[in-house]
Order: sequence, then structure tokens, then C-alpha cells
Amino acid sequence: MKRVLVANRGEIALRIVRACHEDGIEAVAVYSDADRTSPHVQAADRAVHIGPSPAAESYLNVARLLEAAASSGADAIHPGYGFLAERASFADAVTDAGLTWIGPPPDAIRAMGDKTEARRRMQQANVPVVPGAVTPVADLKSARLVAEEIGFPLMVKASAGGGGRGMRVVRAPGELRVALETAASEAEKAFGDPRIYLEKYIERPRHIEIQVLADDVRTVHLGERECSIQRRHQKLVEEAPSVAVSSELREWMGQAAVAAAEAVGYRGAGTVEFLLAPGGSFYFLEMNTRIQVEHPVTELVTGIDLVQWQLRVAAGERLPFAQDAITPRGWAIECRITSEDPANGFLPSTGQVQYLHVPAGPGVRWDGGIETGSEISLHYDPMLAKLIVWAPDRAQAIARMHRALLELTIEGVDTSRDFHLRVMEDEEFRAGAIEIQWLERRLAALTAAPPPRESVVRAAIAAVLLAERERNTRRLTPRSSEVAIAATESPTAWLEMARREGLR
Ligand code: MV4
Repeated sequence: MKRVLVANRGEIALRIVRACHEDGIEAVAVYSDADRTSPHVQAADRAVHIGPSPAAESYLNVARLLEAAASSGADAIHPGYGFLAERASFADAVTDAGLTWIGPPPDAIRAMGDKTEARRRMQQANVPVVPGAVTPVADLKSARLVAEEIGFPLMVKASAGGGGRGMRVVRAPGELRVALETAASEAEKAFGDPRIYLEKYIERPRHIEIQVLADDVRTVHLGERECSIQRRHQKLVEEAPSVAVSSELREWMGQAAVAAAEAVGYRGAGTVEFLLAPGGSFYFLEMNTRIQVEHPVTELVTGIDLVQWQLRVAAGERLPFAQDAITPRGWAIECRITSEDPANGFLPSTGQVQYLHVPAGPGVRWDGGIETGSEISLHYDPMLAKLIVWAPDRAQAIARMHRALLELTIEGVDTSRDFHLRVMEDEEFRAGAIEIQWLERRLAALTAAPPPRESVVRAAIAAVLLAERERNTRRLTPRSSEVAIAATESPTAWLEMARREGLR
């Protein structure tokens, strides 16, 4: 493998280009009209234009991507996440073109893509699945019988589903018919497949996922990630390890994840998702057959570079570490920095990044895809970057993330930065008392106007921003706000300046 085409954009494309370079591999970037000058294009050894800004005409255009690989002399394709990463037909097309596919075998993607098929294979492999059916609903009458057997509440899910679409909770027999109808029509619209099945509804679970890595002969797991902090199936904060997972439970879940991967002949990096019930029972949900957004927290606690091993396994190398050599150490947290306004229902924000100051220091990692001058449009996902920290324990990791978020300055678009500060300050988060509904429940408190004292500090920061604007040496630090407070006489002047800065 000498030259890898990176069929993606943004932070993950840049992440993959860097991994290629560290292994002495050339990287070919692809770009749409909107991404001509993006950081991932600048970092690559060559770049190929693949079409207009809409993803359907560029990053999802299989023919153009294969042409780009041929014209640039690439011998392999890395799909990143999203776009074509989990399209088995794309993986087939890549190998049919004589290129190396940096991802799992297409049949493993297919097996995990069909949820009832995956449930059957998991049951056979003794991986705990949520109690319920392993075949789609035939008709209303048989659905009623299955429902009585499972009991209520239960869930109606799309066989072709994933990511939360085509799902309904059913709390009583009388709700079953309508739930089946609406879920089936939603599944037909979303996946072109109306098949649905029933399983028991697990109340107030955590979302815990296990990272696996497999070569041609063995599969290992790299421990868990806690992914419960999400809104509408978009994760916002992830951490590794989880406060809810003891070393004993990690071993059980890890073995289940390895069994899940082996049951479908997995190779490369993958993630097995579980629901962890309050009582400690865990259930297989689905497997993500790609590198995930939140992979860095696992890298920071294990010291294993997942993208590097994706490349090496695809090139035929064997993993040099056995299961007993992998021990998570310390604590890592990731905040997804998005161009959205959390105080306004996470409304996407567009515009040009006028100023960017990236945090640094020990244990701080920035996986970004933007720079000063980047245009943020509505063509792609609103995630601009990921801020990831490592520290010896959870309390120190939270303190470090809070410090790093204070250092982060992005001007020109609204971002989730302030929201993440409020999460790091939140008592329930700090106690680790989170589950999949936590964020939705806590949203009002997390996005409320900050208390008056903080308004004053923010106003002082605004004063510093104004004073330093000409010199363009702005730093959002507590120290500079103190200086500003001391230097400013009238609180009303601070508030006026804060108003002008658009701060509360
Ligand atoms: C569930 C569940 C509770 N009980 N299944 C959501 C996406 C898809 N991967 C499966 N999902 C769920 N399945 C049973 N039997 C709750 C969810 C769920 C969820 C799971 C993981 C992360 C966030 C979630 C948010 C809402 C619902």
C-alpha cells in the first residue's frame, strides 16, 4: 500500500492523511467545490476535485471516487465515517476495481446492516441481545402474540434501521397497531424496506460501546466508551472509560464484543454498541462497521493508534499486541465542537470562521477540519472539530477539558463551546449520573443564561476582546478577565461592551 485515497472531508480526512504520512504512505484527498482550499486538501500529497458541493454529487459519487483513485494512482481507499463508509456495495466496487478497501469485509457490513439477521447471528454466538423477536413481524395478529410474550413496554424497530429511525415505544397493547404502521412507513421512506420487529424496551439505559480491532487471525477489544450524552442520536460528549463499567464488567462486555465481531468474520476497526441497564445487564444493539467520530478517547486511554492499525491490517499486517497487553489507563473526554446554537434548539449556524484559537498544553488534542477563513455551509455535517483531553483520572480530565474550552475561541459562527463548558460544570455530569435521556432532561439548565456574576466576568472578557482586537492577540483566560475587571470602573460599561460583543 503506497498511496491511499481518502474518500471523505473535514477532520476525519485530515486525521487519515496524517496517519498515512506517519506510515510513509502518500495520501490523495478528494474535494467538492466547497472544499477546494480545506485543510484536508492542503495536507494531502495530491488532491482530486470530485464535483459540486452537495454530497450526493461529490463525496457520495462512487463513480467519481473510483475515477479519482485511478487517475491519481491510488492503490487503496479509506472511507472515513459517514458518506460511503458502511455501504457494502461501495466496498465491493473498490475491491472489484483492484484496490485495497481499508475497512471490514463487505459481508460483515451486510450482516450487521440487517438488524434481525444481526440479532440471530449474535444469539448464536452467545452475545446477549435485547429479549424479543429475531424475525420481522408477519402481520398484526402474530405481532400481538409476540408482544404478549415480550411484555410491555416494548419497542418497534426497523429491520433495516439503525441510528434511531423507524423506532417506536409501545407502552400498552392498544398502541401496537398504530406504532407498527407508523414505524413501517417511516422505515420504508428512510431505508426502502418496511420490515419491522419487536423487542423489550430497556428503560433508562446507558449507551456503552466497545472498540474492537481484528487482523486475519485474532480479535481484541480496547475497552468501552461512554456515549450516553446525546441528543436525537447525535452524540455531544464521549468518554473512556465509563464510571458504570467495573473491570469485571469490562471483561464481560469485551468478550461479548469480540464474539460479535468474530461471528461475522470481522477485520479492521469496529465498534459494538450495547445498552447497559441500570441493574448492570447489557444487551447488544448494533455494530458500527467503521472508524467512529469518538475513536480518539480510546486512543488516549490505550495508547493504540486506531487509524494506523486500520491501514496496517488492510495491508496484511498482524496486530502485535494480545488482549492481556491492552489496559486502559487514565481518563479521556471528547467534546464535539459543532457550528450549532444549543441555546436555540441546536440551530445550525453558517458563515466564515473569522478567528480561531485552538487550545494546547499537556493532555490536549485537537482533531479539527477548519482554520481561520473556513466557510461553514449547510452542505455538510455541522461538526467542525473535536476537542479531546486525557488526564490521570475523571475529575482531572473534566478540569482539563474546562480549561481547554476556556482557551478555545471561534468567532464568526455560533458553536457548541459554551454549552460544553456548562456540561463540564454540571453537578450531575461531574457525579457521572448520566444515561441516554440525561441531556434532553438537562437541556434547559445547560442552555439557560449564565448567572449574573458570570455575566460580569464575560463582560470583562468582552472588554479584553475589544482592547486587544487591534493587536489580534486575544486570549480568553480567567487571568485576562481579572485584569479587565480591575482596569474597568463601571459595570454598566462592561455590560454595554458585552452587549456589543453579542455576549450575555
Ligand atoms: C433501544 C432503546 C431501548 N430499548 N432498544 C436508538 C438507536 C438505535 N441504535 C437503538 N436505540 C435504542 N434502542 C431497546 N430495546 C433505546 C434506544 C435509544 C438510544 C440508544 C443509544 C443511544 C441513544 C439512544 C437514544 C434514544 C433511544
